[in-house]
Amino acid sequence: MLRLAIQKSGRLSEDSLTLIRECGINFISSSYKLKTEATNFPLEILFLRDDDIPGYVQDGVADLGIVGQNVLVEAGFPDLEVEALGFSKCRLSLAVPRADAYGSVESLQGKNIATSYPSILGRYLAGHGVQANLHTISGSVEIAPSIGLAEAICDIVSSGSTLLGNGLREVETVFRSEAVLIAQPNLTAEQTDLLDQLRFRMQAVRRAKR
Ligand code: PRT
Ligand code: ZN
Repeated sequence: MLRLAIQKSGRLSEDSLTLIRECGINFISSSYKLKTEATNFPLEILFLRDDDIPGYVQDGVADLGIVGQNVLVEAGFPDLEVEALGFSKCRLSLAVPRADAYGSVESLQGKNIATSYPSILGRYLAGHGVQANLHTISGSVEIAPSIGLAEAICDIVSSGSTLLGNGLREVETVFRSEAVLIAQPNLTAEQTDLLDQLRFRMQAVRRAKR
């Protein structure tokens, strides 16, 4: 038996459920249940907040998970990744108010930057020799400059319309992300065999879409 954790409700949920179904795995899901069992594959599905998925898989509470690389790497468990899934593509970018002058990442030296990704951003800035004051906030990061909390932000971007709508300009790509399948490090031989079957099916689903 394998336990797979997926996002309960959010941007990853629908594509995660679709992928499992396209792998030929049948299950009944209802929005009230936090757990369901597949009827034709030894798989149990748990519905969780995406932020909790890397830790649960690292601890073996779940054997597998589907999560964005941004959340996985920020949580500090990049090695759990076993398969890139090709959906929920986005980027983690630095942005500044449209009217502000911006030369290079070095111009952020000593500035206040609001983000939900202090670990990934901190590493990126350190790599460029930049020291900044990171303010960790968990949501609505884009309003930070307009309320005087920060001179710059670092947040997830896909179309760019949220930045535009908040008078911000994307200036650096810090990290590129997509949804990935992750696995706990201590699977039994039997579970590893099931994981291989699952990955084989996922790869076939992706090939068929190309
Ligand atoms: O409740 P829970 O904690 O499970 O969900 P969540 O609110 O933390 O996450 P959710 O559902 O918003 O996103 C889940 C994952 O989807 C993220 O971790 C990313 O890997 C991926 N993803 C892909 C995105 C986006 N695209 C995205 N556009 N996550 C967030 N956004 C947000 C972004 O934060 C910004 O506010 O959308 C806005 C920007 O979008 P654009 O199109 O205007 O640029
Ligand atoms: Zn989340």
